[in-house]
Parts: sequence; structure tokens; C-alpha cells
Amino acid sequence: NYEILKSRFRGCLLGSLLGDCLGAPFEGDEITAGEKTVIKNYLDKLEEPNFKGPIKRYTDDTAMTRSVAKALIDKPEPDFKFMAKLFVKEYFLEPNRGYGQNVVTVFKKLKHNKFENIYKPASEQFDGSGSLGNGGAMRIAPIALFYFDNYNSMIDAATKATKITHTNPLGVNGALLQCIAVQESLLSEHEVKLDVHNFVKVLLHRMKPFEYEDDEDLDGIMEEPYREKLLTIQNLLQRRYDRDELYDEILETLGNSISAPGSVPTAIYCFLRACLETSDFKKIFRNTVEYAIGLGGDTDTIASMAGAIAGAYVGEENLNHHVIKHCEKYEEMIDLADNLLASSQGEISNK
Ligand code: F2R
Ligand code: MG
Ligand code: MG
Ligand code: MG
Repeated sequence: NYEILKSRFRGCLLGSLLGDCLGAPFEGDEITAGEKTVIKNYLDKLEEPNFKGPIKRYTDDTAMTRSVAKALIDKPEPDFKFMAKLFVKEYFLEPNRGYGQNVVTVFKKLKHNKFENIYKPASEQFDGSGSLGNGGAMRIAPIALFYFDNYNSMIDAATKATKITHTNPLGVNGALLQCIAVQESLLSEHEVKLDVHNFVKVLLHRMKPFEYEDDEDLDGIMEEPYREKLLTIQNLLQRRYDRDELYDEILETLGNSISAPGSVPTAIYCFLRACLETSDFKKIFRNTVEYAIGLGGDTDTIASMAGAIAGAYVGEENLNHHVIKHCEKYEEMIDLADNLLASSQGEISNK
């Protein structure tokens, strides 16, 4: 159904934007119990219809997500050189969006070498091991949307889009896991309560081939880090908790870092935890984002990834529109979502 998909596409991209804009002020923070109340009050305030405040700026997470979406809209037969050019163009237009030092090296090399080999600069990062940062995962949502009805093409495109900056298997597989999670949540029906345990089972099953394939590359490191983390999520979800119980354990086992393995499973957990707590869709979205920011560390990115997953599930109408209006360029995000849907249905070949 087109209207349902439209709502889910919008929910996903707005959720991603909202998580980035609202999480960004806390990036790098260690969050104390007192600060959790500050975050709650901050979100409550933004939900007030008449609250006026400065526009919440987005960061690199959204800048790159927008480029991925634009690339797919303009070139529905995917063109990853074009995507790389959009990343670089966007960076040089607005370098002060909170990009990491290392990824900037990739952008400069791509430009310097005139995009001759779009995967070479990334493969040279970190002494040739490639980046395992979460920069691939943080921008992947538009690929999950565009290829919502074509799993194999989605995996292929997600891999190629990620390798422009992140070639380490942990960086790539983190982006794949986030992509799969967004697609799974997009396609989950509203008629029955989301089965969180089955959701994790699906992810475990889908990640298997990628982690086996990478065994040799990961020589000496944990062989199936993402599947191990998914098992941890399963365990955490099965245990009784109240709001703050398990907090330290989540930080210890899932993490809140700038690395893909230390943030993608955490984002997924934030969403599933919220689904366990309530069946009110509005609360699922709000609680997902609030919990993600409350974990501290890479707050913009974890809240953005969690927001994309939650938004794809609950749909636009369950995001608070007063909050959305505080986020920079939210109208453009809605247009991107609509064009992405039209483009994925073959309705516009060029826009
Ligand atoms: N860059 C940031 N945030 C830090 C900026 C400081 C902050 N504003 C503050 O002062 O509070 N945010 C944005 O970057 C993250 C995405 O990063 P990306 O694009 O993956 O970058 P990079 O540099 O490739 O990787 C991130 C770090 O991971 C470690 N790392 C990666 N690969 C490694 C390897 N093979 N070996 C060892 N370490 C590796 C490095 O420390 C990298 O710097 C998002 O949070 C986005 O919001
Ligand atoms: Mg950022
Ligand atoms: Mg990098
Ligand atoms: Mg970040």
C-alpha cells in the first residue's frame, strides 16, 4: 500500500534526522543520572506546541544520508562514483558538520585523484585495514528504503555505498546490519505487536553469511562479532528490568562508541527495548530516541540510527511534529523520502 509506505519512508528519514539533531549536543558526553532528567526535560520542551528555540543543526550523519538518498533518486541504476562525488561535494561545501578527522582524508584523496578508483582511498585508511567506524552505518537508511522489495540488491548497494569510506569488514557488516534492521522494521506489520525476539532471530539469520565469509579477514578477532552482539541483545531483552537497570551492562556489552560494532547493535537494542515497554507507537519512537541519547557517547549517531529504525516502523504520524519542526531542513527530508519512494517504484527516472 503506497500511503503506508509513504508514511514509513518519511518516518524513517525524519527519525534519522531527528535523532541526529537532538543527539548532537550530547555527542561525546558521559551521561549521569541527573543528565538523563535533563534529556527528558529537553525532549518534553521540544514537544510543546509553542516552544521557540534555535533550529537544531544536523551533523555529518544527516549530510551523508541526504547524499545517499539524492544519489539513488538521481541515478536509480545505482552509480557509486556519483554517490562518492556527492559526499565530497557536500563535505567541501560544509566541512563543519562534525566529520571525523580520518574520513576527511578519504574525501581529499577522492577529489585529488578525480574519483579514478572510488574504493582505493578508503582501503588505505588505518594502515590498510580500512575504517571500522560507524560512518557507513549512519547513512545507510535510504538504501534500505529504496530497495525495500529487493533484498539482494539492497545488500549489494549497501556494501558498495559503504566501501566508499569504510572497507574494514566490521565497518561494512555494521552498515549491513543497520540496513537490514531498517528494512525489517519498515516491512513489519502494525496489525500484530512486534515480536522483538523474532526480530533479533531474523537479524541473526541474515548476518550469518557475511560473518562467515569474513572469517579469514578477522583472523584473531572475534569471529562473529555482530551475531555475538545480537545474542547479547536477545539476552538483555529476555531479562526483567526497570528503566535504569542494566544500564552499565548495556554500555559494557553493546557500547556507545564511534565504532560500528560498538554502536549499531546498541541502536537496534534501543528500538526493541522501546517496543517491549509499550505498544503506543508515539511512545515507541520517543522512548527509542530518549534512551539512545541517554546512553551518552556517540549520541547523534546512535540516536539517528535508532530513530531511522523506529521511524520506519511507526511511520511519520507517530513522530511528534512539533519536535520535527525544530530540526534543520526537515521539509527537505520529507521531499527526499517521497522522491525515494517514487524513484524506487520507477515513477520518476530523473528528478
Ligand atoms: N567524528 C565524530 N565525532 C567526534 C568528533 C568530536 C565531537 N564533536 C566532540 O568533540 O565531542 N562524529 C562523526 O564521526 C562518526 C563517524 O565516523 P566515521 O565516518 O566512521 O570516521 P572514521 O574516522 O573512519 O572512524 C571513526 C573512528 O574509529 C576508529 N577506527 C576506525 N577504524 C579503525 C581501525 N581500523 N583501527 C583502529 N581504529 C579505528 C578511529 O578512532 C576513528 O577515528 C560519527 O559519530 C559521526 O557523528
Ligand atoms: Mg555526527
Ligand atoms: Mg573513515
Ligand atoms: Mg556521531
